[in-house]
Order: sequence, then C-alpha cells, then structure tokens
Amino acid sequence: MKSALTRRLHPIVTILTLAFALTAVGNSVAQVADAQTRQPLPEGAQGLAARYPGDAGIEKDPHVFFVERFDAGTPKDLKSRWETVVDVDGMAFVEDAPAGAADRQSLKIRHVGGQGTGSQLYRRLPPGHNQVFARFYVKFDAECAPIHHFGTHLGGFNPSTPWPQGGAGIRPDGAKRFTTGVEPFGEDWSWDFYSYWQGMRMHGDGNYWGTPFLAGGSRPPVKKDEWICVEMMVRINDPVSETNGEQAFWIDGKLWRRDGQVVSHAGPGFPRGHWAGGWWNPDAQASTAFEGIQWRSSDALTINYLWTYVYITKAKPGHVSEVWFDNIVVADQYIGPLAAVPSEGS
Ligand SMILES: [Ca+2]
Repeated sequence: MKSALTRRLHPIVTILTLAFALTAVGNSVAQVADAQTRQPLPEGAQGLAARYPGDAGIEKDPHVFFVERFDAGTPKDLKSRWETVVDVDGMAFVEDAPAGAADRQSLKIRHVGGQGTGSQLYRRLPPGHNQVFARFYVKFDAECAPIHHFGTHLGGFNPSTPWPQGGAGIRPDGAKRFTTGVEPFGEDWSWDFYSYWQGMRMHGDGNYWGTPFLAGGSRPPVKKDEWICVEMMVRINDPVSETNGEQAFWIDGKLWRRDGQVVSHAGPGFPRGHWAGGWWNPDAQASTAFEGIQWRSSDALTINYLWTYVYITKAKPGHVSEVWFDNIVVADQYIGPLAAVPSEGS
C-alpha cells in the first residue's frame, strides 16, 4: 500500500520539482507566478469607511491609527496632533467638506505667489505596521497654480524625526529613508506616484528625481473645483533582503487601469511594463514586469510618517492658490471613500 502510494506520488513530485526548477530559471517567472496568486486589492465601498458613515467613529476601529477631520478649534490647534506645522498663517478651517462627511468643516491652505511655498502638516505614525493605507480628500481651486510637490506622503526615516527630512534628487540609503506620495503631475494635472527608494532608477540628467509609475500613457485626471478621494497603500518589503514591497493608489475608490491591467498597484511581478531611465512605463504587452520594491535594507527602517502638504514654486507674484483637505484616515486595511450618513427618514 505504502509503496503503491509512493509510486503514485513519484511522478507528481517529479513534476513539482521540474516546476520549481523552471521557476528558478528566472526571477521574472517566479514573480509573475507570485503575482497571479495574490488577492486583488479591494476597491469602492469594500473598506473600513463603509462601516462608519460620514467617518463618524472610524477612529475607534482597531485597524485605524490616525484620523484628522479639521472639525474643531483653529489651525493652531493642529500642533497638538501634528509634530510639524508649517505656515499656519496660510491655513484656515472653513465650511466646506466632502459629500457625506459627518462634519462640514475642512482645512483650506491658501498660497500667494511670491510669499513662501505653501503649508505643511507632518507627524510620525505608531510603529509596527508593515502595510499602511492613507486616505484623504482634497480639492484644488480652478485657479490653483501648478503644484511642485504634494502630500499626503507616506514613508520612513531612520532615525525617525518630528520633521520631514530632505533628499530631493538623491537615491536614498536603504537603511535610512524612503518616501512616496500620490501627486498631481506638474502642469498636466493628473495623478501619479512620486517615489524615492534605494532601488529607484536614475533620470536622464544624472539625478534621482522621484519615480513616476504611470509614464507612457493615461493617468487619472485631477479634477479641479471638486472633492477628490485619494487613497494610497505602502507594503514594506519583508524580509529586508527581498524586493517584495508594494504600493498602490486609488482615486475615488478606483485603481487605475490601462488595457485591462491595473497599473496603480506595483509590486513583485506586476504590472507588466518596462523602465525608461527613471520612469516606470506600464505596458500590458511588455515581455517584462515590475520587479517589486525593496523599500529598505534594514529592519530599523519602517513606515513611520505621514506628511500632508502643498508645495508651490511657480505661481506668479500675488497669484492666489487654494487647496482644501479633509477626512484623513490612516489604517492597516483598505479604507475606501466616505459612506454617506443616512438622511433623516431613510
Ligand atoms: Ca471635516
């Protein structure tokens, strides 16, 4: 009986061994196989927010570890919840909130050309989360000057600091820094990642400017004068020797697709595409796939900060730009767009 079983198993073992051997031929094969077995990310109302209409009480959810609603006090009070508050004079709490929010107040950042570069909110996050989701609402006024840089950003500094560290144009040391955010893309007014990590590629001018992930094709448009729900996810590489880190972003609860391929989610073996200098170009027909992200080379570097800001450098003197933020939620699960508070009688 036992020998018969062994004989039956033997061809299977041989096939499995062959399969592993073939997989070992190239990392890309292994990565694609890995990608195919992963669960797709949730979209739409499949997140934590669906359980808390208006975001009311979402801060009590065990998966949530930071919430900012701008619903009480004055901008000066932000210093009790954020470690760095830059240009508080350019901030105001105003009656204007995304549809469905439980409170009607948001943060308005006002930038005047020739007077500074915009306002910033930065704080550290509680350590110990290998996957972090940050969702926020933003609105740009129709006359908003081109955004040079923008957050909400997520990332890590080692050692962590109560203020954001610099490093523009420089490839990070994998033991010390990684940063990533979803930004409105220059004067194109479209969304893309802008990411720094040790495995980023050099741009044509010899600098390591942040990496865009949606080069060479369509990107989600930034619609002015309306509230937009932006969510991003960072999954740290673990162990630190692997390139199995990921990131994703959603606009109004939707991942971005091209030719049927999700391109706003990048990790080991997905999406298909190719590098062109410092730009990642997703392409469903490409023979190669994204290699994944080795955000860090040291366990001491973790996802440990949140940075919400507007950085404007190309406004004409006196030109006024306004940007509103609201309903920032940080969690270890997908959050999703606001669920509307049921109206009376419904
Ligand atoms: Ca609010």
